Amino acid sequence: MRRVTLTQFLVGRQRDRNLINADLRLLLETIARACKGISTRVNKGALADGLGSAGTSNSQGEVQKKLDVLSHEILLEANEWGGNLAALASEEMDNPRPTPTHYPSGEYLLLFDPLDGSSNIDVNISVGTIFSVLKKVSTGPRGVIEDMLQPGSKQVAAGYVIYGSSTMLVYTTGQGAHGFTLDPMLGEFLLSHPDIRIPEQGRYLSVNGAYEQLWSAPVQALIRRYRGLDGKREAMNVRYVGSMVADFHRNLLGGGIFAYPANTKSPKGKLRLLYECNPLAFICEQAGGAAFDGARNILDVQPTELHQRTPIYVGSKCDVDIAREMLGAA
Ligand code: FDP
Repeated sequence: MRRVTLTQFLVGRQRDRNLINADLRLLLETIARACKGISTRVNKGALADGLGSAGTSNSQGEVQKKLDVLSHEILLEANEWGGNLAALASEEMDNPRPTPTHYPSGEYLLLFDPLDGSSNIDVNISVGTIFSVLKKVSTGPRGVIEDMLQPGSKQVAAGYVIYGSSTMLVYTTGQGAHGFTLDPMLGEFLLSHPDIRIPEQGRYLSVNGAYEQLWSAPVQALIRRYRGLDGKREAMNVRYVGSMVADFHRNLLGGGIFAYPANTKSPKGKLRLLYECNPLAFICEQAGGAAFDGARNILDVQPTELHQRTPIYVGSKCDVDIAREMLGAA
């Protein structure tokens, strides 16, 4: 069977229904190309001298792995010259970076986590890249922080690439979520999962149970509910990789919920709103699922800082609704 490449799929959407414009298409293609480069480095593992710590920390005090830094640079270099972006921001940067003045400025902003789950890199477990695209709202020539601080409902595109047993890209521009698998022989992403739909109710619960003592009583009761321990529902299967992209991807295809609640050590949760939770929430909603922060829909949260953290419950709609009900958000 002849499969549709990512480029063909995007061109089709641009041509037939004008669902994306040329600048956004270029942006998605450039991200995909950069991620092929990251995939190659991740796949080479120990052979590419990319494992281990870079000996540096990011602005949030987290130790950077060599591949974190490399992936950040690959994405930055690939994207800053195209003329379609006004600014970029990444988990590995203190502040947003306006595109260099010797290149034209565009109407989009790219926010990304270059290598999510990087504590898993050294032990050959799936990691990923997550990205979010917003439209510039400020009036100056280049993008500024105000442009980045928009709620997730304003995203015009979002996606992730998972570097797993195969490399896959999943993206949305607000007309469904579509998955492509990298054919390493062709070097192309090929359409493998058109119009992904997450099951209404899921099988899998992904949560780090080691924090149980640190959760609030309602969160403890919620997780007990998912595990079937209060006798009110069938127990879900607990599966926790510890790479958000991998856990999210499994649950997107198989149904379930990924939860990273606030705890007494991380009172605001651990995961970043702008470039981790918002893009995955957008994809999940487009696939028929939901995402919630314990009080509101993730996509409705008004951000106040670039590296803002948030608790998250994301996945199958019925399972997220249980969180809404039990955490008293009604
Ligand atoms: P990591 O620190 O390895 O980058 O984004 C942060 C993240 O991984 C997620 O991918 C993952 O779900 C989570 O942290 C794991 O955190 P815990 O070890 O606290 O469970």
